[in-house]
Amino acid sequence: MRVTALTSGLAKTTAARTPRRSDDRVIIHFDYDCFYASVFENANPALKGLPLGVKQKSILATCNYAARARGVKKLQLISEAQKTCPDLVIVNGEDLTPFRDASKKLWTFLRSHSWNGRVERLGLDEVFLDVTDVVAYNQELLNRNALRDSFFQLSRQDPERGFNFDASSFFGCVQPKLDPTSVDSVLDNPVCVRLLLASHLAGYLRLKLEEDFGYTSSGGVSTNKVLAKLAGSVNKPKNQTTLLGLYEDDIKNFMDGHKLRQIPGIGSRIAQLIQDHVLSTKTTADPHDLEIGAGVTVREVRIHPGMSADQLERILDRPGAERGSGEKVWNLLHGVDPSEVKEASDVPTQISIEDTYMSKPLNAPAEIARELRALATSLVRRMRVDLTTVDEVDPSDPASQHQGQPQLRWAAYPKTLRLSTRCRPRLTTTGSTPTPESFSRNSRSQSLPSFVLNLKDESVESVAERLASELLLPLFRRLHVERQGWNLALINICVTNMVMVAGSSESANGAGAGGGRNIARMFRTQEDKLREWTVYDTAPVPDNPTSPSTHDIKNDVHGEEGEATPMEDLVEAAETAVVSLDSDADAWEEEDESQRCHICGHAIPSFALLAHERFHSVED
Ligand code: TTP
Ligand code: MG
Repeated sequence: MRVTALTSGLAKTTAARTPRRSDDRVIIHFDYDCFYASVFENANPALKGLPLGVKQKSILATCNYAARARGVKKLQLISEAQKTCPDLVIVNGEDLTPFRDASKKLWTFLRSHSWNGRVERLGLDEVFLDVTDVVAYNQELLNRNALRDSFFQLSRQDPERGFNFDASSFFGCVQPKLDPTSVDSVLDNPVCVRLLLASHLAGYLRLKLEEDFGYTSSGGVSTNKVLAKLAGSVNKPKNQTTLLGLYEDDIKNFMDGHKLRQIPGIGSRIAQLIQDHVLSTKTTADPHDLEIGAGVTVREVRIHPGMSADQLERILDRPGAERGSGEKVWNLLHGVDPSEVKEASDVPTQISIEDTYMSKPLNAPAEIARELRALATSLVRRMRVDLTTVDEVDPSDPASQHQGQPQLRWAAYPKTLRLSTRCRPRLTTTGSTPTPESFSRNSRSQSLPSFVLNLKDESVESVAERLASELLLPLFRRLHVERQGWNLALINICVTNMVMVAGSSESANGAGAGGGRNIARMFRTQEDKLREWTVYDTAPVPDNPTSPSTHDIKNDVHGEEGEATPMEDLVEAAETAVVSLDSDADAWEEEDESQRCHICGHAIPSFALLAHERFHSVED
C-alpha cells in the first residue's frame, strides 16, 4: 500500500494554489467536558448523574451531559431549559473564581508534562500542548519488535517515570478511520508514528485528569493547532481523535466537511464577508443548494471560482483589516496553521474585573462607592490567587520561616491600575426606528501603590477598602466630573504592566515576610533598570472614534497629581532579579479573539458573544 508523507501529497494540478503544510510538530488539544458543570460536580459529587445546568443571568452557560441527553442545550434560556427538562438542577455560575481555580490546577498539571514549555490555555477549559520533543524522544526508543510492550518515557532524567502502552494501535479514535491492514503503513510513516505516540500520551494525560482531578475531557492530536482543535471536536465527550494525513486528500477532505464558521481563527465577521461573496457570485442554478442559514462549508469556499489567497485578501480588505488575512484564511481552509503553541506562564499579563449594569445603570455616588468596593475586593482576591506563590520553608534558614508556615509571596506584581467606565448609550431616532447611539468608554490609570501588595498585615477586605476609597473613587471623579446621573453601564478595573519576580530566595523571603521592604526594593530596582523597556498600557480603547479621548497615561504612571507614588518610600537598592513579563496565560480574558458587544461595548470572548447578546435580548 502506498503511503504518502503528510508533508507532501499535493497534486501537481493544484500545487500552484494549495498551501504547503508542515507536519514537523506534534500538538495535543484538550477540551474539558461541560467544564463549569464539572466544577460544580466535583465540589458536590451528589450532583453527578443529575441533569445540571449552570446559570449566568438568564441563560445556561453550560449543562452537563445528563442534561444534554434530556434535550437541554448550552446557551439555552433558563425558562426554555426548564420546560424541556423540569427536574433540571440549576446552579449559579456567575462567580468565575471556582472555574478559574480549577482551570489553573489542570493547566499546571498538564504543563508539568511539557519539556519545551509550550502549553497554551485558550479560555478556561482548553489547552494546547506542543509535545514534539517528548514524542521525538520516545520515537527513538520505540522497538518495532515489541510494540505491545512499549514504555513511554515522561522524563529524560528518570527513565522509570512513564507508562506502559501498546504501540501496535492508536489510543482512542483515528480520523479518517484506519483500515487495520494499513497499520504497517502507519509505522512506515514517521509523521504517523509520532502521532501514534502522541495519541498514547494524550490518553494517559486525559486519564490522569479524570482519575486525579475528576475532569473528563476530549482530546485532539495532530500536527498543528487548528487541526488538533478540530480533531478534538470529532468525538466528544470523554474521547479523543488523532487526525492522520496518511493519504493525499485526507486533510483536505477533513477540512472540507466543516462549516467556515467552525474553523478556529475565522471569526464571524470574516466568515460573513466570505460567505456574502460566495453567495452573491454563485453560478450554480439553484442558490438554495448552499445552506444559507447554517453557513457555507470550507469546500464551497475552497472550490468557488477564482478563489485564492489573493481573492480572499480582496474580499477581506476593509478599513482596519489586518494585512495578510487572505493568505491566513486560505491556509486555514487547507488545514495549514503555522502558529506556535505559546509558552506557558503562571502569571497573567493583566487581571481585569468588570461588571455591567445594563438594566439598572448607576447614577448615584453611593452606588458607585459600593460597586467599586465590590470590584476591588474581587480584584485583590484574584491578585492573591493568580500572582502569588508559596515558598518552601527551609528549616536551616530562620529567615525563611514564619511560625513554621509556608510563606506566600508575589511571583509577579502589577505596576499600573486602570479604571474604565462606559455609559449606557442613549437612543437616537434614525428614520422611524430608535437605535442606540454609540457608547463611549473612558479610562484613567495610575501607579499601583505598595499597600496593595502587603500580604502580611492587611486582609483582602482592608486592602480593597483602601483601594476603592483612596484610588478608585478619586480616579472615578477625574473621569466623571458631574456629581451624579452618569447612566453608567459598565465599570472595569484592571491591574496591568506586570513584572515577574524571579525565584531568588532573597526576593522570595523578603516578599514572603510581608511584601513590604523587598517588594519595595523590587519596585525600585525594576523601575530604575527597566524603565526604558517598559511598555505602559496607554492605549485608549479604540472602539469608538467619537468617544472622549483618554488622558496620557504616562503622566499617571509617574505619579501625576501626586496621588500614588509607591516608589518614593522605597529603600534599599539591593539587586533583585526581575524580568518583564510578556506572556499571556490569561490573555483570553480580554485579548484573545475577544469582540465588543455592539450594545454595551463590553469585551466578550468570541465564544461567549452569543450568550451575551441573548442576555441583552431578554434583560428587560
Ligand atoms: P465550552 O467548551 O464551549 O463548553 P463546555 O466545556 O461546557 O462543554 P463541552 O463538553 O461541549 O466542551 O465552554 C467552556 C466553558 O465556558 C463552559 O463550561 C461555560 C463557559 N461558557 C460561557 O460562559 N459562555 C459561553 O457562551 C460558552 C460557549 C461557554
Ligand atoms: Mg469544554
